[in-house]
Amino acid sequence: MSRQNRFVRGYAVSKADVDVVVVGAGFAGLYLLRELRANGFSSRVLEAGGDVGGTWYWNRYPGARCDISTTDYTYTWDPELHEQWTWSEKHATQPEILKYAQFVATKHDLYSSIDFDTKVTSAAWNESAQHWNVETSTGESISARHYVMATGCLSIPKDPDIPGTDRYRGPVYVTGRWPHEGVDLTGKRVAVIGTGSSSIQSIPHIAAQAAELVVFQRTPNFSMPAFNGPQPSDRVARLKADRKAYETEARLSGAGVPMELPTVSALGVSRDEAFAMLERSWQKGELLALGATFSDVGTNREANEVICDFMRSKIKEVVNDPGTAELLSPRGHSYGTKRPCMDTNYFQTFNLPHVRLVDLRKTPISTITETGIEFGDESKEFDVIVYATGFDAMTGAIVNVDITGKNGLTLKKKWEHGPLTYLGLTSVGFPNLYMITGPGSPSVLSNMMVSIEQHVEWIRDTLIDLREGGFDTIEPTPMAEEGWRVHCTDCADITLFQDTNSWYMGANVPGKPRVLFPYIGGVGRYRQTCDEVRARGFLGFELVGSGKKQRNDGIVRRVQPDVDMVLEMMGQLGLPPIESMSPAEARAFSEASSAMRPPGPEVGEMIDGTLPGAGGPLEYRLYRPATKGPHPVVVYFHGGGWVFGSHVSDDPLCRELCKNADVVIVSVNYRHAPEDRFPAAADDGYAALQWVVANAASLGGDPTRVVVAGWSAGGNVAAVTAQLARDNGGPALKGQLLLTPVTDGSRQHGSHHENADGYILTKSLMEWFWNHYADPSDRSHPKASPLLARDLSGLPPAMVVTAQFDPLRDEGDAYARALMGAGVPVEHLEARGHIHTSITMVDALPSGKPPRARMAAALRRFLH
Ligand code: NA7
Repeated sequence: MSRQNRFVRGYAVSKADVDVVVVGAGFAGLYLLRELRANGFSSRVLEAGGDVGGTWYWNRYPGARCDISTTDYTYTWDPELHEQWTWSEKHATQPEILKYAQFVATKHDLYSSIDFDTKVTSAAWNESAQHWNVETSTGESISARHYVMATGCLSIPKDPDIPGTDRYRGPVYVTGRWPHEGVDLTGKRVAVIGTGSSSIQSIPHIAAQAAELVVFQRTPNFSMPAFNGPQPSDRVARLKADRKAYETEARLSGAGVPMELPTVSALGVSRDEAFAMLERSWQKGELLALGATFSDVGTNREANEVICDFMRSKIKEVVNDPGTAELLSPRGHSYGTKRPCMDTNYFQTFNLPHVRLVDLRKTPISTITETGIEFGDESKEFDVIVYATGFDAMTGAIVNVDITGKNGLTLKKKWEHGPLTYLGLTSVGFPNLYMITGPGSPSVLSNMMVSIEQHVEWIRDTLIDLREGGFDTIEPTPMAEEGWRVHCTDCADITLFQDTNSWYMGANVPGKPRVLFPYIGGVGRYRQTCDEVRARGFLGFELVGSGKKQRNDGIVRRVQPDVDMVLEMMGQLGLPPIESMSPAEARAFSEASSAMRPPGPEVGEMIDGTLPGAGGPLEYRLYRPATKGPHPVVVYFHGGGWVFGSHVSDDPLCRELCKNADVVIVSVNYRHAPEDRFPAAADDGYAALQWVVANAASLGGDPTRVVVAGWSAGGNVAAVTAQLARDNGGPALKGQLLLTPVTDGSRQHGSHHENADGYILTKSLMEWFWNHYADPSDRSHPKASPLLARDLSGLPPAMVVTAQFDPLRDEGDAYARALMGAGVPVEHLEARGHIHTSITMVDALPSGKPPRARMAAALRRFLH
């Protein structure tokens, strides 16, 4: 069997010219070519440019540099390179990076397999032959079993979209297509349009030559000094000490550069302390350092504002004219939601007498003319116009080539409303098509070198697996692709990205769909996911070979991303299972964990007191909103399996519900097992409700508007209390809010097995709770298992919240259904990707916010 048709196991597929066509000879294409060769795959690399280097071939504008330190922005796959190549600076210039690419290509004899000045004009999947037909600008037609787009994320400059661009008769330069021979701007009147990264790097250089420079700014950007110089000594020392360990840390990190993980909230320290910490990060001159100072700047707007304020104070320090400083100060977006920049004397350049800043928001460009630019009521002549207006990022280069998959579907059409990929690597309907750093992968939110190497290695290993398994094609399943889209959206939803008009969101290109194009879950997590997909037999893929088919349908990430992180952290702590503890130890453990939580929002007032329970006095905590009363009242029962917890143990949740639903909450410390077993908790619940209603006026509450609520075992107490109130002639309730409640101790439900382990509340812990609380013979009593009550009609309207990965899910679902069946109005919220404990983690897990908002809305509906 020839090398070309090694996938063809003597059946109907025809022989392809090569195993793999790769588009692009940047860092991705070069490494892939090397790996394909090393593993016996025939390949061709097609490159539109005249040399290797990709981004670094095209972006030659003055001052172009990489923002990631050369300790990290460098290949790791060839250890000899570390001896043979020495980077001269911390942040390499474009010419030096280009030389590096050329050096590697020469060293590994890669030039001979690359066709330069060759554009792919179309690529179409040939279903009967099971290969790709690739047409090129040189008139060639190549068939390939596999087709890889290694085209880069920022390759297609976007149309500047300004009236009159065609009219201008002088020289026009685009930063992303700067002439190779350079441009002499000495003595020229220059206009630069755009203030993104390219502009911020080039403006000081352009200003140094130009006689006059006018910078047209639509949106100011955050930028910090690069403090260029030698490579960072701490990183160099770590690399020298243990290069492998350093590289592994980079691969498992958030953004592909080893960083210490922040643990401090920007709101948890004083302003002065926060600024002092930011100053230390600033002095490092590393792109990722500022954002990694605090734990919550990516998810909490208020925390993010601390960095924004710090950055604005820095601008004020260096820009002499206060008006210009203010114009240069970003106000409308959170730090990091537009690409933060690094510069050398960018802001200082605006102190030069021949440099002027024009605010396009106040004085928009009406048109470019034959000789200059008209803006506001001015018309100004320029010798040169520079467009630094950015790129059609992430998808531009991919859909720019006419790619047609199965049934004539083009990728452009498929992605009309946003890119759909599985892992950012593959797409349904396009067998054997791969994208390197495609949309839905960490790509531009990471150190590209780390992401490129990971993708190349995944593709290489996949091709080897296919060959060894005798498979010709690989294609993701619709379920896997949709699951990945949902996961990417879940990740994006907990960040601040979606509120900013950035190229990350496609907002810079008119008509482009508005989604977060890169994957924000981090390179480490992403790598683990890709590895897991392969390890689980290509989960989410269909593989087809001669006479055989392997379809392993499924979704690789189903838990909410922040919940997943908590589970991973808990796993790393290796804590003993609670059910191995005594009740006293479990209580101490629960209290210690509670002490580490964020406290929840401020409320008007919190008062502790006691009320008469069924067997003696019970402690309670009252939460009162800051608004004017009397307020409706929620009698709340905490979680803790009837064994631990107290009237203060669900403090953050109670505070948030108090504030957001504008209600008084009375949280009750009902008696606990094993000291006080069934039905003590239930009887206390009902006694507490009676007392609260009788004393509502003195508590500042309205006795005619009362709801019971509870979480977990507290949800059980709340549900039982509602039944007791119905059966004993009052008090009348306006509603019941049951969060992941225990409703049936008489038998096992499917979710007890499905989610038995791995999601904090386990099947065996639940059994431990029940054993402490109630004898098996008591568990069928409706006061223990409200689901088993003979009649559920006449109960107050309910909101039942169940979590997808909770052992208790199915009993909560069953209770919601049973209530509905009995004619009770029910809102049933099935919290996707959540676990038993995640929804209550106020200010710790952003993904819990939407379900809690629904809970507060339900209380308002019941009570206001
Ligand atoms: P960017 O970051 O997309 O910056 C483009 C800039 O051009 C940005 O300030 C835009 O303002 C501005 N722009 C775009 N279109 C217009 C029009 N029509 N009128 C006025 N101003 C406009 O591209 P860069 O090349 O600087 O950087 C790209 C990436 O390369 C960079 O982030 C690194 O990853 C490397 P806007 O913000 O849209 O208001």
